[in-house]
Amino acid sequence: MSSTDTHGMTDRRHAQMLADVREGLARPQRELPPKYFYDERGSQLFEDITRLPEYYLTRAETEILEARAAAIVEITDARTLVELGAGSATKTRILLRAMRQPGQRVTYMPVDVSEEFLRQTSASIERDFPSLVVQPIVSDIGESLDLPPALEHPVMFAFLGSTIGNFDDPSAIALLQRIRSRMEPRDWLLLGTDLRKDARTIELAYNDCAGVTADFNRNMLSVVNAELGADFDPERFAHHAFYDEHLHRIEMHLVSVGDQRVHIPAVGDFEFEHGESIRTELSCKYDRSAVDRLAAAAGLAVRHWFTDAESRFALSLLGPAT
Ligand code: SAH
Ligand code: AVI
Repeated sequence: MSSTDTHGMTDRRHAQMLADVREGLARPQRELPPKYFYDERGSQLFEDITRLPEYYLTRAETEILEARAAAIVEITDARTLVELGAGSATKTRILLRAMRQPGQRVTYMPVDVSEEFLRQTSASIERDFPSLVVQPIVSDIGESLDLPPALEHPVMFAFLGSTIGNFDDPSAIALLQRIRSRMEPRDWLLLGTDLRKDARTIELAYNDCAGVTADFNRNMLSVVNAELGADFDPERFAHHAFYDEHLHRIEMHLVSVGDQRVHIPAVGDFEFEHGESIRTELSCKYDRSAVDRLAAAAGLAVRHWFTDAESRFALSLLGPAT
């Protein structure tokens, strides 16, 4: 389906998951990386989250894109749009519509770990934008970008949804550096970041009444069961998400309900005491200076900063700093 060898990716993913699970569950605060939320069901659950009344992030970012897409396209003049963690690419359609110009070839490269969902997204974009060249890439962007060696410039990299916030600062900087290393002077990065605000609004976004975020959180255990043959009982882990106002981040956990033992073939047995948790996600929240600092650490600089009317979310355009 792409220039990437997806069989190789599957082997790599399996080996990586074994290593991540072995290492993450041995830590004093047990931890599993958020990329393991996203099998096909996890990607669909995230889509459901974006439509929840409590989850303001997607609506705020859509508002900015609708207001600014024409300006973004004019500033960047991109021939290639490389989107990291593309998901359903619903918001990306706003950009793609604005990029459409008669007689001009534009390439769209959605990059994602969620292979089957990426396939569906690509097919749907191809259907609706027949003149677009669509080149999906299955890749773990926390490890490498796996882009083709030659890209048609100017390139706009897009990293939307505040997915950068799911990486701690050192990993976020390393990822931005990987993007920077593929940038020429006239290329751009369009970065979506959720902004700091009152704790209640943020906490509600991760504790919806319908329980969709809880299902999304527990889905990680089903993914580990399916891929490693583990015997987690997802129903015996409770969803817990809270905002740390000092560290400006949501932490999402799965908390053991009762004492239990979990067997993970090729990894081992793990005892969970009642109340003991696995941290499954960080979701960092930013302000302008936090984004400036991350950018500077990666050799990038914020050139344009756009927010929604309520300043809940920011979209920034970054260029190479030098
Ligand atoms: N960009 C979309 C989707 C955000 S959900 C939006 O703004 O709504 C996060 C997306 O990033 C999912 O599609 C998930 O599969 C992908 N993702 C998460 N971790 C990833 C990783 N390490 N490498 C590649 N894609 C990743
Ligand atoms: C993809 N990512 C930016 C989402 C977030 O808000 O951190 C994932 C998510 N986790 C719980 N709800 C949504």
